[in-house]
Amino acid sequence: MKNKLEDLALLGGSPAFQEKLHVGYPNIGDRSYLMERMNDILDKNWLSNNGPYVQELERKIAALVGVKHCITMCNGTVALEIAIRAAELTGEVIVPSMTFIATAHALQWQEITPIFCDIDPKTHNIKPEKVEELITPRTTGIIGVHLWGRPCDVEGLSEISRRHNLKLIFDAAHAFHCTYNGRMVGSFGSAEVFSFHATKFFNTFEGGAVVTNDDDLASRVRLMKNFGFSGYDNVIYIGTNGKMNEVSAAMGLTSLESMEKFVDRNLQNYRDYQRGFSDIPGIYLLSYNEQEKCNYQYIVLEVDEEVTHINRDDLVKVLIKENIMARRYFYPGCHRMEPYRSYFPNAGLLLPETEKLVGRVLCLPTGNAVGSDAVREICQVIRLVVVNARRVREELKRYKEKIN
Ligand code: T4K
Repeated sequence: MKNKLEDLALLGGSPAFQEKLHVGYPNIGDRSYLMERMNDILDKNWLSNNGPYVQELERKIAALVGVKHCITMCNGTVALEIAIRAAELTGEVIVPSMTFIATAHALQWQEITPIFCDIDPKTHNIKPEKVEELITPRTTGIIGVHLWGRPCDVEGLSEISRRHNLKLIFDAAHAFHCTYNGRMVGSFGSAEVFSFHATKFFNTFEGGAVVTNDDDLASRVRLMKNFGFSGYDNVIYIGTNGKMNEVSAAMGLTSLESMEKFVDRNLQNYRDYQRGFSDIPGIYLLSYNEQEKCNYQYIVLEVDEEVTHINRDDLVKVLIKENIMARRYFYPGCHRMEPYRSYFPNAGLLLPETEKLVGRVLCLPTGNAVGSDAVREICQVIRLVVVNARRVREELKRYKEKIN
């Protein structure tokens, strides 16, 4: 454990971790079950196109979430694109800017304009009152994002969408196996979309799903993910290729079997981080409501530079030197990335809370590969940096001059 400043890699000490410790390091279940399923796939010669493992995974996810339909996809982004198209969104759709770029791109890809909305700084989620201010005659829908797996204000958004006759979809990429008021995320709005990417706590290598209770929407989504085919030789709709393959589904079934273990590990890590940061001034760990189900996949810190005297970006630089590969999700905000920053150069004026938050937030490693000792070491590095902020800043300045 590092105890003095000279132990920091920046000042010539060795890195806290020999191997890089990543945010998003994949959780892998029992590989013997995965291998059994892989052999079975090869034996059956059925590799994709609604195979038996995909069907089993869809049944299991629908039952877990408590919805009528789960339609798996090749990834979360295509799942979002298809959900948006199946819900017949057009014109303008209101979304938070504090999200992964895929939320905005899934709209723009279909020439629908994402209108960026500000967030509640306490929850980091889209703020319903601000949504209402952005509605125009061209608005057809709202996409709420359950950022970090903490559900957004579903009731507030549902009420606005009802009153203005707008469609409501949720980007639930982070929120598989999470609840809102005791009910599983996945059953709200017209449809919700999960990502099962390698970096998610539950993964299918790449993958995603649209879940919904709407029969018509579900059948459109099913058609669209398979080129619009309705039986052999009969295309009745415009579609694309959004299908999940059998290997991904086998990984999904294997991940499902270990899911509770993944959550337990994440929860333990979250509690260890809570303890580790409880006495570091200016470092705030995002909290989860332990009354709700949650996957605890994101360990999110806010750095208050006025208290710590070191800013988020410099802290990330020090962590990376220690092989702690912290990430600045979702800096700089979708509105400050192309093509949106060219389309709406002044969008930031309406997004003061987002602009503030994207400069303060960082994510730390968690998951199966991270244990209590690693969490203690990470907290200790951050404590050393904050306690010695002035000297660390000078060292960083020298370091930056050297490498430039
Ligand atoms: N909506 C939201 C709110 C989302 O957050 C996302 C995806 C989507 C929609 C779209 O869903 P997908 O189409 O992706 O299913 C990563 C993920 O690629 C992305 O899925 C995720 N959100 C986003 C938050 O994180 P990057 O650009 O940060 O990926 P990358 O390559 O830098 O990897 C992240 C970290 O994970 C690295 O530190 C390394 C580690 N890693 C990654 C992979 C792939 C591993 O250790 N092993 C691995 O196999 O986007």
